[in-house]
Amino acid sequence: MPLLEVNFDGLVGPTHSYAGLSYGNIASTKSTQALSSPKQAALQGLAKMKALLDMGLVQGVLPPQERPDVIALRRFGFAGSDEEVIGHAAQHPPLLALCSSASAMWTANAATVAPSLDAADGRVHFTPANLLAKAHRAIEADATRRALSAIFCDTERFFIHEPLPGGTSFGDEGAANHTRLQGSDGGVHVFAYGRSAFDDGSPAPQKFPARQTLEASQSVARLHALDPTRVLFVQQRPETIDAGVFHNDVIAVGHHNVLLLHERAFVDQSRVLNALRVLVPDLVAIEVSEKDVTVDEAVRSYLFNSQLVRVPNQQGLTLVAPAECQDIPAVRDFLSGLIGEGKPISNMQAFDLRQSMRNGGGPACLRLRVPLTQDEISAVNQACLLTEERYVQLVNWVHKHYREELAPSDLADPALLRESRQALDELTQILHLGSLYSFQMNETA
Ligand code: SUG
Repeated sequence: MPLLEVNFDGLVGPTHSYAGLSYGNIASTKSTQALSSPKQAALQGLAKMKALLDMGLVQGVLPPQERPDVIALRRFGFAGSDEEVIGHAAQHPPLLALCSSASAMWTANAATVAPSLDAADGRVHFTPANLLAKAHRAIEADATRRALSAIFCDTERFFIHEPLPGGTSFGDEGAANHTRLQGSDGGVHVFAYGRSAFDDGSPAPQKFPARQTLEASQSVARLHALDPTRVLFVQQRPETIDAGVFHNDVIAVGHHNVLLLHERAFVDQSRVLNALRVLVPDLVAIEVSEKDVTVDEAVRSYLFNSQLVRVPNQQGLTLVAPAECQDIPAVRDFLSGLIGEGKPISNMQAFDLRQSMRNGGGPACLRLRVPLTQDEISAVNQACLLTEERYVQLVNWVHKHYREELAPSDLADPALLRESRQALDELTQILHLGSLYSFQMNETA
């Protein structure tokens, strides 16, 4: 059964803000305390989803998480009614900000996925990322598991694992550090990691944290019942992490047999590419040199955070790029040579995702790739697949509930909590998700 890659994009939540929560992610640090526009952010994300739908691709939607996360705030010791919890937490802005982040929008970090074709038990496997490297992201994992279970609810076809345990030393960042390529005999899985969970003496970044651990990647490969001979574990270059490449999808993107990457992506890169060529004999590796595009330009433009998609009836792949790629001359020049008829990448579309980009999230961060057979697509919660009609519904929903502007101090506004809950409550009806959120289940910690 042929596989179709379905992109599940994260809908941006109503509390989208710039809190400077991600040390090592240069855009996040630079944007600290800036005014955000949750409405523009959500509309920009939806416009990208709609464009991919219009290209003829199957496009899915993942819901935002409940923020502010009152249950997490209670765990931090704030008590009283939900409004009082927000009021007390407002005296501790960093805690309130971390429990209010809309970071679940970057669904490339929601989970790692293996298609049924590659798993020994013939099911599609999902392991929600534990995201232990960052406190504001670690609180996503359980709710992610719940959302995935509500969308991929057919347990005969889909297996949603628990997020990995192991404390902060066992970080797993999900699909942002994983690429599936198509080899001659099925999928080949490339897991990129920044460091070992155990101090094994291998080189590590000096400045910024390495979020993904080798042992977490190895655990995911085991859980997904992958053939060990078709899996590669490759180390991200520590200097490149120190230059702001906090996830591997900031420096490499692959689809089918095409891999677009910077020459400084991996440790011992020529060995990595040789190993890949054995598993993917028709591999097209497009290695971008530092001379053409520096790592710094790659981080500023998010060139490698583009999506590579196969549009029906088109010969080459299409690059779904951030608009910033056109603003940086070296990147623009590189792209004009890269793309063209008869080349592996024949088309490009650029998107204004600036609201997300200012927090370090480009086109590829906003989507979780789920390769599915036609039969599996039919088993997905159909209301979470975008149609023309659902797109209009979601745009109207954003206009109705989202603020045009949000200052960091607005996170303390109890009205924001009420507005967000009202929005999410309505969203569960649009996406047929049932009672997904704890406020809908009257849960308190
Ligand atoms: O984890 N930014 C996210 C960006 C995630 C990008 N995802 C991928 N590369 N796949 C992060 O660093 C910033 C939030 C803030 O600072 O308010 C943030 O979480």
